[in-house]
Amino acid sequence: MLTVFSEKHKLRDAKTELYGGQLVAPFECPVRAEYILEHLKSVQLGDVIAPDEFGLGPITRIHDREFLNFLEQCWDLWVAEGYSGEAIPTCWPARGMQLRIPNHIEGKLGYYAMAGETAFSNGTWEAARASADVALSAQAAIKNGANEAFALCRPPGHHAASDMYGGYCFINNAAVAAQAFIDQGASRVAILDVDFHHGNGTQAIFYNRADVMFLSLHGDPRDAFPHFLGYADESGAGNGEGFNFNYPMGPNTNFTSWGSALDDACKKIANFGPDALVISLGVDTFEHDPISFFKLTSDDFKRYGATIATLKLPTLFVMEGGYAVEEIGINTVNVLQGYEGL
Ligand code: OKP
Ligand code: ZN
Repeated sequence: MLTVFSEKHKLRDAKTELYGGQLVAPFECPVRAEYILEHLKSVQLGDVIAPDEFGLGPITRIHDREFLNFLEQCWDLWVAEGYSGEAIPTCWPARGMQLRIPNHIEGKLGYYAMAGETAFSNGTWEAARASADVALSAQAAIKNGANEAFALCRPPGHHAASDMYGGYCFINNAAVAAQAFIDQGASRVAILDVDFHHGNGTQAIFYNRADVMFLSLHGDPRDAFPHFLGYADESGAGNGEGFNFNYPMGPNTNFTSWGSALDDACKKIANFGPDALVISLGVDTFEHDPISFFKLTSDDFKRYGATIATLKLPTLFVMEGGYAVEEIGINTVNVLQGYEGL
């Protein structure tokens, strides 16, 4: 399987994450991508190529211009205030307040953030753009005839909505790639999100659309981030009614129940008959993940890769989360090798 990887992921190297009332070293860190790359090279998964540059065009198909301008300017505006730490929002437009975009960076951060753990740091915008290029390059490989490809994206994307960042995400790489398939002539695309966390951004982006089906297996929002989306009764709206499927699951969910949810999701995808499948691939469902509560084993990743392959669809794997860094390489590659039937 072809992998697309950009060294520019290293530019996303925040020093802080707000966690448990403290500023800690971010869980979403550069070594994640390095370990995945190292492992897929060691098993000779296939060629690894650098991405092409696609510019902002395909990104603006998904994200608001003003939001992208904010991401581009965020660090400079923050530094101009004279702050010494990284940019973390401290106030939000909560219930009953105005949804007007403030001028001041403190206000803009709150307006555009969907969560407060993610610190905006120098280089974040460049890394996020490169991550989208990685997804678009892997998508292009499939458009040009490859049956499958792995976009080793970092930073991840599935929490980012058209005008929101947070949950370690800035640009929704999977959504941008799915839209590229549509813009190149696909009638239908399915996005299957197997990251531990609900893909709130991806869901929101396609919630009113019947051409992109979104299915997500995740920790129940009553117990898990992002807490405010991902319930089972969120089924789509307008034209999109019936094209959104959530499978929230509780603490200690193992492969028996997780695998049943996957089987159900695969049936829905098969009935939908998409031209392409995008997998938001997070391996934070792993039993030893430090911030999640599912109990998948390393072998389970191989098993479910094989299940995804039974759909026999052109499949784009887009990297999302996974924070047990020692095992992130094996778990990720197990999905890809399981898909390849190894
Ligand atoms: C990003 B991705 C845990 C707090 C969780 C943010 C998690 C973002 C996950 N106590 N904070 O979906 O892997
Ligand atoms: Zn996650």
